[in-house]
Amino acid sequence: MDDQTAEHFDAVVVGAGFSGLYMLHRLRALGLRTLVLEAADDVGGTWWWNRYPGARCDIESFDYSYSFDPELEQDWSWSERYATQPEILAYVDHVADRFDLRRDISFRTRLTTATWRSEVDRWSLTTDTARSIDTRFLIMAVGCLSRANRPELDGLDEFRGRILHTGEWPHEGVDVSGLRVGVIGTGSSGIQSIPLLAEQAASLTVFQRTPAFTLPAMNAPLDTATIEAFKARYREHREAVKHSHGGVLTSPSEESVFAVEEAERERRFEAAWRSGTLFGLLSSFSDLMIDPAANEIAAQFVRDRIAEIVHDPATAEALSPRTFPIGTKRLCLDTGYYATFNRPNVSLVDLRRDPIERVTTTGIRTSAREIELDLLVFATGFDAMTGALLAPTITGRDGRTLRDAWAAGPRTYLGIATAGFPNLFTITGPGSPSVLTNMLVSIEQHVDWTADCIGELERTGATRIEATVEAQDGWVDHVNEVAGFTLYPTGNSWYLGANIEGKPRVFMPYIAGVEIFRAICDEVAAGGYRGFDISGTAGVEVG
Ligand code: NA7
Repeated sequence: MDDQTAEHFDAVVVGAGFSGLYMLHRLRALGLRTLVLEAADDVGGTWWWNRYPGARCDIESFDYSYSFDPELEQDWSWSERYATQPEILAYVDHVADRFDLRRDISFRTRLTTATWRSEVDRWSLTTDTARSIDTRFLIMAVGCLSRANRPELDGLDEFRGRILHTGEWPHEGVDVSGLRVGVIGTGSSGIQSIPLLAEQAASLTVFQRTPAFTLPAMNAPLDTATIEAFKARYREHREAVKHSHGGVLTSPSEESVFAVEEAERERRFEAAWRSGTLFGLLSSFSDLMIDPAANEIAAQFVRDRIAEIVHDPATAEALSPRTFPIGTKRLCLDTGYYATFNRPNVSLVDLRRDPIERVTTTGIRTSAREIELDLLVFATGFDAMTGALLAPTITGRDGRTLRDAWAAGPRTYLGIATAGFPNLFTITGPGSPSVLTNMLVSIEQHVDWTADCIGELERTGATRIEATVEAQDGWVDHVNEVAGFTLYPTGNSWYLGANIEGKPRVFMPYIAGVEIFRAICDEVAAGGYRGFDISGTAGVEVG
């Protein structure tokens, strides 16, 4: 690489979603010359892309927001308990304006390669816009669910109707009125969009491979009194959340489900069902995510609700998950999902009984029937947690690529660093709590830790930090060991990479939770960055 032609930065951040924006804010405050690369036209990350009807957060708005600036949280008011995608995007927009972030973001620019140069302790980057960039630090803030998974179905190219993915929904919106719509996939995106598509479409056919467990969101507008009362104790709340398990406040029971009478179980599950939260049901008893028999009791409670809501018993049964413990695949929150299947214009195809044979010019042929469609929606999720990190070719020390280093599954130290890849930070990377928690809390924790670390390196004149193989091996073993105490690895989930054909099966998130993880990360830093090799001196000449 000819360094003379490259643009020089202290830090490059990839991604302008919640993590990239906060990272930029922190690095700027350290006085680092920072550039953000963003593939989209504007800020927002996942909330810029996922514009399908019904897209909404399933963490409460008060919690799904930045905590780093007390004035920001006082100035902004959410309108609903669970914010819609447009409102979250408006919030991100407000943050970008408020902190004047856009001036350091290069939009419509994708990182294509990153190559470590040991001789100068710097990364050389190239982009799809032919930019050549040289930087000391590379921070991947690419999100955990940002690389769309589009299954390859026979005949897809021949389909004459329109094909969309929920994660790449057109910005101008899509009028589905009068259309025959098919949706493949029943994870959160399918479950949120199906009720709204059903209201407009002439007909809606849902192609379901695995039914998901979903709980009612009980969403509602927030009134001024609620907002004011919350804001009055926002600081205390944020502090408590920082030291919570999941990045939201819950009151997990310490009692086994077998320690109480059936009526008491029902009462607690019913209260959790009505609470409209993602974490309530599985916190109702201490053993639901540990003991398969305990878990089955909670699972059956939800199946009983499905049977109550859905009129046709065969459809209710097809919608009832029976192949994995509840909670081991991502729980969903919905508004009217199960009741949608009572509509005359909605039908369910259970792909386990009636698989897709091929896409035709006019629709989908399954083993049993031909379904004519005008619009085919893929709600088929993402190459989660590693997909976007492995999309560019990142070549570390000794010429080894990250794809090679992670060929048998991702290996990191604290989810943030990978041996062989100095000065590379992966925000909410595999091996950190990330997707099992409120992402905003985990993002702020990882960004703060990274910024403090870089600040310390700058202060001491060090030019290079790299996780040791020993520390990484120890961390990977620990993450697996903790997961092994729970039922989580037994579900065929995207947490494990099981939704992508050929992807190595490794349980990727760290289950122990935000509080424990924060304490470990803080101890590592306080111990002089234990498990990292730090070297170099200030003033290394570049080029
Ligand atoms: P998810 O949760 O990964 O859901 C994807 C759905 O698509 C799920 O039901 C999959 O079934 C289904 N799928 C995937 N590939 C296929 C093929 N080839 N054929 C049929 N069905 C398929 O993604 P979402 O976008 O809904 O949600 C992602 C996260 O965003 C969510 O968890 C929240 O954190 C927010 P499977 O279960 O794999 O059998």
